[in-house]
Amino acid sequence: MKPVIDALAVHGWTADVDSRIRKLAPHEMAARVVRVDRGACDIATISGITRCKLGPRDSLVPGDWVIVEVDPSAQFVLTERVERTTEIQRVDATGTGNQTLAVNVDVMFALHGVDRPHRVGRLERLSILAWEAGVEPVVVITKIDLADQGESVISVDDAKAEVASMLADVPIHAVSSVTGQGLDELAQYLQPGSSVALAGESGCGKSTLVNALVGDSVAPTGRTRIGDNKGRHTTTWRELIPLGNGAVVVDMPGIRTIGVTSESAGTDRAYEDIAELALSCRFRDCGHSNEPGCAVQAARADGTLSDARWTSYTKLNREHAAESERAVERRQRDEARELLRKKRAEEPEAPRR
Ligand SMILES: Nc1nc2c(ncn2[C@@H]2O[C@H](COP(=O)(O)OP(=O)(O)OP(=O)(O)O)[C@@H](O)[C@H]2O)c(=O)[nH]1
Ligand SMILES: [Zn+2]
Repeated sequence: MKPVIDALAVHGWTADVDSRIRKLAPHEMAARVVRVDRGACDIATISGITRCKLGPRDSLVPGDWVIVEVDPSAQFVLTERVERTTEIQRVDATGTGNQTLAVNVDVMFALHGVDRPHRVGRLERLSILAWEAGVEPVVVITKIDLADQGESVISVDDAKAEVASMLADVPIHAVSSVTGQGLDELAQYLQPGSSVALAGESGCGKSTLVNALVGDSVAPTGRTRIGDNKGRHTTTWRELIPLGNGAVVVDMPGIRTIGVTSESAGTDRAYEDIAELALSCRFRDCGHSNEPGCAVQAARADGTLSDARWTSYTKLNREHAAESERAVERRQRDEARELLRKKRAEEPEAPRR
């Protein structure tokens, strides 16, 4: 018999979450955000899913833990957001700062279907965003039943090998949500209390995988999309879905570009081998271009370090540097604005006539 667990436990409540939430007043409740819309969100409380009002400045994403209270009109309102354990962020394409993609997750599944040209660069970048956030990336190659039928663009072994050549120590699993093959390998990440973010291009099979894991149709597949004003398409559905055993999966919004932030810890994690090599360069400040005694260039020459990885590494570092500069500019601009605002507030009002 399955143990009966309450609505909050179904949504990932653990002793650790409990310990991070302050003592609640009698009229307050702990809850988890499962879906966010403009001005309101859906939250899971101990007694089920309910609607909660949001102010214009409240920024929540599915996966957030919150404290809510009931106002005099019997509506739930947000009191505070519980500090996040993890926050996966990217730089959004417009360059206006970081966009939060998923919070309070332990693991990120980066999905890719064998029915599409393999783009390992995307999987690498997703893994870097995860590492940067302290989240464990796991590559999930989907739709492997198509490969058995000769309907894939790449064999499963080749897809695995390609990923492994770029991401040496990321676990790789190959699954079919149609036949169920390989799904049991994912169970280790989906234990009670764990929260897993799902990332991947539109059509990579996220919804179908969720349905297969739940064993029921909870996520709409081939979702309808509404074009935004730039003529692009955005998915309007974005949710946290309980698998029933206390594990949840959180859909990450579909993203076109995976811009890395100013923080480079994720890239350092992906390229520990280069950092290791650099220790053997003759000069401590070696730029690894044409300095004598450069161990990195030596590794490139003897093939230990592939061109693909070196190219990706240098590109990522250029992006981190450029984003650091932009972050400084943004900070200076914000400070200047704040100063101006203060000055205006202090100025005596213009004399009336
Ligand atoms: N043969 C096969 N087809 C699959 C599998 N998983 C998904 N598909 C198909 O791939 C298409 C896209 O799957 P979805 O699950 O809707 O993809 P998604 O990633 O949720 O896409 P968005 O809703 O755009 O985010 C659908 O036609 C699915 O039926 C699989 O394991 N095998
Ligand atoms: Zn060097």
